[in-house]
Amino acid sequence: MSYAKRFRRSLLDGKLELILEAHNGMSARIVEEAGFSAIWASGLSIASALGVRDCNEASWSQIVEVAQSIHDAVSIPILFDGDSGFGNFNNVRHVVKRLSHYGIAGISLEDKLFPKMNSFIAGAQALSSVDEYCGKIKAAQDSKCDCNFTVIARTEALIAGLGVEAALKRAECYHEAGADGIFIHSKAVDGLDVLEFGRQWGKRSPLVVAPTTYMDTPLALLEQAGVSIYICANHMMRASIHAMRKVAGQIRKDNGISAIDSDISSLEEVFSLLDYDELKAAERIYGQ
Ligand code: SPV
Ligand code: MG
Repeated sequence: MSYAKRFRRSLLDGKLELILEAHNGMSARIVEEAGFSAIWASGLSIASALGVRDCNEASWSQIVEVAQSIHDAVSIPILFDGDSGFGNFNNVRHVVKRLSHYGIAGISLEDKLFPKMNSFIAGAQALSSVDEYCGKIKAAQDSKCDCNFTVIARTEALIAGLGVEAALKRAECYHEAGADGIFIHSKAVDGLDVLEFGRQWGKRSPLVVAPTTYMDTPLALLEQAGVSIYICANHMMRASIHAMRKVAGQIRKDNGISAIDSDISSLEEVFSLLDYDELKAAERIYGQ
């Protein structure tokens, strides 16, 4: 079964599924190893790993290239964070064509302007017009190479402070334009706006959330509200900053590496994660 089909099934099965962010091939392997059934190729995390900000400082082809490395490293579906589409409908067509051709399972497109700014940065978050955004959703659906490739419409109406009613109006238009699911994003700490949105949405199509700020909301409540995909959006990237800062500081302080050695992954772990044994086995079949 293709990755796109697997992801579509899990989106539509009515059960809540946690998916975790990865931002390169190595983090993707760790996500897969932990037993997750799919990966969120996070714009924020990929940009951070590239050393740039999450406001389209990296080009779309740079981000797609990283998503391709993630795809090559694992055997689980990838939902690609397509920001606001990297331009207009025509940029969306190029990105979707390339992603779906490569075997990425789906894209999330948000209704912000280009260049976008990360949703958690304070300040005005201007939204695109409904008509322009619906054109992007239609363009995405019309240019995919795999009929199971999923197009998720993400509304930032709550992030922009427009309220649940405005979010519902936008979501209805995006649903009619052909979105396979609605990503309702929020930065509330109690998640009540998302739960209210879900109650009124009434399971018209599956919901996707990234509860970064409302992580204490019980999964069962989100599932009852129609949430199918629960994105843990940035935790592998944040974990790596935390761990790398600690190691860099310790080595600098000690002026040496002996104290830190037992606190970090051994080289054996690195070789095992990247499956060096498989290469040995292949050499036995194909020669050196
Ligand atoms: C991302 O992971 O890049 C997202 C989710 O878009 S968030 O940063 O929470 O907006
Ligand atoms: Mg993003």
